[in-house]
Amino acid sequence: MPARLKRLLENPPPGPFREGFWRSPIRGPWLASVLSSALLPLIVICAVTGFVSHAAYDPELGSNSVTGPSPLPIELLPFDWPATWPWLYAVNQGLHVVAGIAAIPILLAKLWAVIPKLFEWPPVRSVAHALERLSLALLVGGSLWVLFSGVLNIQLFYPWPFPFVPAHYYGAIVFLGALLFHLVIKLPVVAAALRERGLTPLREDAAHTEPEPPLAALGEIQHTSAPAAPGPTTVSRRALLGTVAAGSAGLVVLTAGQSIGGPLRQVSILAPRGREYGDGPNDFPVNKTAQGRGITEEMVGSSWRLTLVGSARVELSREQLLALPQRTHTLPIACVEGWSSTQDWTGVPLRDLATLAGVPADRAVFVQSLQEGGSFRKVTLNPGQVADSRSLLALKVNEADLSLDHGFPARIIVPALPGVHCTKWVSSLDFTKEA
Ligand SMILES: Nc1nc2c(c(=O)[nH]1)N[C@H]1C(S)=C(S)[C@@H](COP(=O)(O)O)O[C@H]1N2
Ligand SMILES: [Mo]
Repeated sequence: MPARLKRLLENPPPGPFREGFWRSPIRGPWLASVLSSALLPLIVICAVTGFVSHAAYDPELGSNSVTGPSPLPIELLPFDWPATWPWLYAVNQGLHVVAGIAAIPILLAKLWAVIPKLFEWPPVRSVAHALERLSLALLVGGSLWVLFSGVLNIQLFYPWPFPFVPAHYYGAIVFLGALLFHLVIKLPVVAAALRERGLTPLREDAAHTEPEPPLAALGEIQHTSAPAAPGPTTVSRRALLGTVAAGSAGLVVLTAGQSIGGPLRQVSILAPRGREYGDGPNDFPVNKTAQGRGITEEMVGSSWRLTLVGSARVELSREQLLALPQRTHTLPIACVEGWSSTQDWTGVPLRDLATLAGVPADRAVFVQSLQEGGSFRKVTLNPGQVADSRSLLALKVNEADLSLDHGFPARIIVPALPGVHCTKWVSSLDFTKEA
């Protein structure tokens, strides 16, 4: 090895690469292990609900897939998304978003606890070390990406030119792969830290907070984030953990109302669509407005027709639809962003429209909107969804005509259907497209 390179590797550059730079005495395997143990269940909730949400889109049907062919070797939920429990998607997305938000302070604390490792010197010691660091880059980058892209998306401020769903989805898959690898490597450290120290550090105030000694179980091999030259204690481990827990709980209180409802709705100030919108029949959250989607009064005026395609082709005006037997059901719109809103919808059951088009009621249907461009202008519903008697082409909400923003003249409402598939401003239902 050339002498200059050798000197460089032996002498870290000044600043964070020097051993004495990171001095907090509370850094070490115990703190990192406790934060990881708090993070893991939240990540599991986000991962499971994320894949369930992916399945709820029924990506194998028609043009429903927004992520392209599955990168996973197996179909995660190899059956159609059921319409059985109307609240299912609302609960799934509520959990996904609330768990993700609760994880943010814990993840930041965890990154703080292990940040000295980012500045390890020399940067690469061996092939194995290089692979471990690469996996850490994917782990840290992946976790930050899924959380921040998710938050920006639900805050309606998604500034990138590429679509959110595939970017969030593939980011999550990279992150979970790196996490699996990391868990296998780190499980012995977490087990040793929790076994050797238990919850003792939670009983220590700042005056009794000492730097962590090395873990006995790991002997010589440990590379810890504990400082080589600890500075004086300024905060106890339990105060740090308490602050993180309070931050997490506070964020949950300020956002969860959009999913849970009740009095919490009034304080969900971090949820752009979570709060009450007054109490008129159409005063509930609007996702995309008619104006934003290029829908004008003329398009939905007296010339509007619904086209049914089956063994026959049928055109119906809104008056003709209103003259058919009407059904009312109380069903939520549950957006992928975590908010949901339950209303009384009135309209014609989709299975009656199938019958009118001359096809059996357990057929898939391809729904199109008047909306010309952009996403969410079409959906394929599975046969079980069409057959469910509560699945409606809704014409009214809370006994009033749908407002233009809520999809006048007609929109889709189906139990447990992801909000993005509750197509507004419907123009045609095609029961002949093989899904
Ligand atoms: N044609 C059309 N339908 C649409 C959308 C859209 O952008 N265009 N947005 C969807 C999304 S993402 C949701 S969550 C629901 C919200 O319905 P709302 O605006 O009536 O609350 O409408 C869905 N239907
Ligand atoms: Mo949505």
